[in-house]
Amino acid sequence: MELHTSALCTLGDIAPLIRNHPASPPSGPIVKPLPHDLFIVHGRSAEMRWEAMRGQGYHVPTERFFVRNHTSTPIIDVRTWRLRLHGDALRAPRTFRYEDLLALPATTRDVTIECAGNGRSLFAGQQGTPATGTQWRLGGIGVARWRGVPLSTLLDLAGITKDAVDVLPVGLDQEYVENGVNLGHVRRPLPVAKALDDVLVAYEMNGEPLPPDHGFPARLVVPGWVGVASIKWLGSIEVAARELSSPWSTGLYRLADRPLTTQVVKSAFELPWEARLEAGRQHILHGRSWSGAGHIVKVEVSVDGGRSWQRAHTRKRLAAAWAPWHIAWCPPAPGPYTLLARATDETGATQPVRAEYNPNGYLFDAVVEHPVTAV
Ligand SMILES: Nc1nc2c(c(=O)[nH]1)N[C@H]1C(S)=C(S)[C@@H](COP(=O)(O)O)O[C@H]1N2
Ligand SMILES: [Mo]
Repeated sequence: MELHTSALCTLGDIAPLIRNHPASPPSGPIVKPLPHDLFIVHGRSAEMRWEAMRGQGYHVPTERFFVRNHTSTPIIDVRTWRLRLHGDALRAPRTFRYEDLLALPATTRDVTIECAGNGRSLFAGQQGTPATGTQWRLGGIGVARWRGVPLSTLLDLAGITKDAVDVLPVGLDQEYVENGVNLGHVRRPLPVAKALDDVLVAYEMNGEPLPPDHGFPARLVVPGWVGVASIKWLGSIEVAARELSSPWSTGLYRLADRPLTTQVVKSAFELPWEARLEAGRQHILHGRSWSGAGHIVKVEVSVDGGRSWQRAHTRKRLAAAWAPWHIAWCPPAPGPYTLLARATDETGATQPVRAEYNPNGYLFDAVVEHPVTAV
């Protein structure tokens, strides 16, 4: 942390520090190295450190992308791997090999994947109402350039019928046992309208084949929706003429009355938590904002605990996934400050002062009180 703090003022110095990180010990459920300066590890999952995004480009480099695993990353042999489409709303079952996917017309898209529980620790830390589950800070999110076949192409090839209602993608990772109950393979139904709209069966991430941790050989990428919809290590997809369900739609990833669908509006500073900044000197504060419902149209920052707000600078062209922004700030005197960032998306949705509590701590959308100290 100290290293990052001192590197803050001299942009550019941070990159070599991060690239030359020491070799990490094997990390168990996740294959890729999880160096301490890039990740915060939470059991089988790992979140990205926001301060490490400073100076990075639009996409999160694959080796820095957060990982959320229910069990462990499986190593799948692509020669024997198959994706099987079946169900009563297809004319006939159909199986695709890896080469079949690669041979089909491909689409490339910048898409955000964010865990529905991202920011969950703030229910305790900021609102005093702890929620159960992985205590993510704000790093359970990433934007990558995904390339693959539109799910609609595969559904059309398999002859999806007019009476299709839901599709159920199933992962090939181990069955997930929670509190002694085997919930089976990770799977979650998608309504057919979404499945036919903008969902990808992705085999590439940032221009390379998917790495094991992110779903090799193929995963779903479901734009705007809670991360759990983007099933990794795809093995099969059921297409049914009735509503389908799974524990990931009936119990987990659900609010009282409905399964979670789109993600909410959030913002993060590319600063360490409790960053130390030199007083009496101008700093350019950088951050990013995003929403599952559409483009970000406005970002405001407050450096006085919300008494006054200033527009942050964003790019002129609206970004497809998250919106990078920056704003100048000169801390007038040494002491503690709270930095706030509040974004608004194209639907008019913005970030409230308080996120609505739910026991599993999903969709924390409140303006985050980011503590810094001017020294
Ligand atoms: N098969 C399978 N797919 C999965 C998961 C999983 O554990 N198994 N985790 C889901 C959750 S909860 C999230 S937030 C995203 C995370 O994607 P990432 O690990 O590539 O960042 O994958 C989703 N897809
Ligand atoms: Mo998630």
